[in-house]
Amino acid sequence: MSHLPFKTWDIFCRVVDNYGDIGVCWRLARQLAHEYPFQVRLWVDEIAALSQIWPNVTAATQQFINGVDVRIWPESLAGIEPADVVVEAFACELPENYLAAMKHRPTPSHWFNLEYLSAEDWVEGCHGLFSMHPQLGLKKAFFFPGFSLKTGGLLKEGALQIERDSFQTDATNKASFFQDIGIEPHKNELIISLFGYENSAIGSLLDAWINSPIPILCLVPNSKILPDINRYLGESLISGDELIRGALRIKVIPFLSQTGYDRLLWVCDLNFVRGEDSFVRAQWAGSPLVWHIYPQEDDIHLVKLDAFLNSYLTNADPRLQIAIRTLWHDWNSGENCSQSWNDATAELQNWQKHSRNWCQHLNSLGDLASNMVQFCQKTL
Ligand code: TRH
Repeated sequence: MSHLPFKTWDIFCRVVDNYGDIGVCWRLARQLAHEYPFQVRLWVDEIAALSQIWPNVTAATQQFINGVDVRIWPESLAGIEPADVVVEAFACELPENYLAAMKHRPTPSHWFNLEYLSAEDWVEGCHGLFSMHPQLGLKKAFFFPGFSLKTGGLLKEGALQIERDSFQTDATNKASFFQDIGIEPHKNELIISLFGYENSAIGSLLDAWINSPIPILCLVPNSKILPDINRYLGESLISGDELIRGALRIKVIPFLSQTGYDRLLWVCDLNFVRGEDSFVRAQWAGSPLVWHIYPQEDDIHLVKLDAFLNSYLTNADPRLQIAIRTLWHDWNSGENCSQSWNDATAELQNWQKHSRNWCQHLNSLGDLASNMVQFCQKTL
């Protein structure tokens, strides 16, 4: 790969909110720096977001982390020589002087807009299309992650599956992970991780768990859903606290690094996830998941939710389809989830098998970073 005629990459990230924007960009940057002979710079406007998901990140304007040159995105990029490939994440808009510098290099930079993830049909038609900068005549490629071969695929490190499998099959690894997060699972507990936005459905879910016929261990990373949990239970749980109510044992754990969070997803029987990156990682875990999609105006996120469900459930048996669809809808519309939780978990074995099959299907799509590199090779 040392023959590739593009070696330097600039990835630009504006943190809109939460951790998904930086989560995706950081993952892409790390993979490109680690698996290719590339020099990668990541420009981020809010370094605090990165320090939440990765250890040892400081407030320095420039730092080298895991082979990536991480920079705080300054007000002006004047004097910065643009890279061979420039990735503008989620239409974060690059300054005109930097675009002009991209154009006026001996070979103009290859310019991507990395889009948000969606399973909607139109994505296939738009993936890989170009738009032309009206003044500079510089081409920008629209790169869409997705769930089919006609999209850019999903971020997945080359060693991800091997690491997951060896972690999942090694009892010592698992035990030391649980020890690190301060919990010892009991025999027969159904282990669930719960990461989500504020959600009025939480009370009904907690009720279902409290009254569950099987013991439940719920691991809650310290995040936006915690105040709702506390309100419903009349508690003020903070990171490290554990509470038992009926069949439910709930433990609040610290926010982990991205690597630690992957492991959390791998050790759980079922994962509640949200946004974009945790949603994708839960699919790579190969276990059942419930997605809290990022809410958008006029409920357009519900269209995206159904588009994903249609794709995800294509080969699932009809009972499982209904059970998952109903639970995801209830969770996303803040409706009572008790019944749909019970119905979905009655199908758990089936759901586990389905999750592994889905993961295999995703594996056949390649991965987003490699697809991006190949796209550059084809179009340069
Ligand atoms: O944080 P999110 O809700 O992020 C977003 C943003 O809101 C964004 O603006 C929006 O456009 C996008 O969703 C769709 O959810 P997400 O995408 O799952 O990102 C969370 C990141 O945090 C992900 O990289 C995983 C990481 N994480 C950890 O590293 N440790 C943890 O303990 C947890 C719970 C998450």
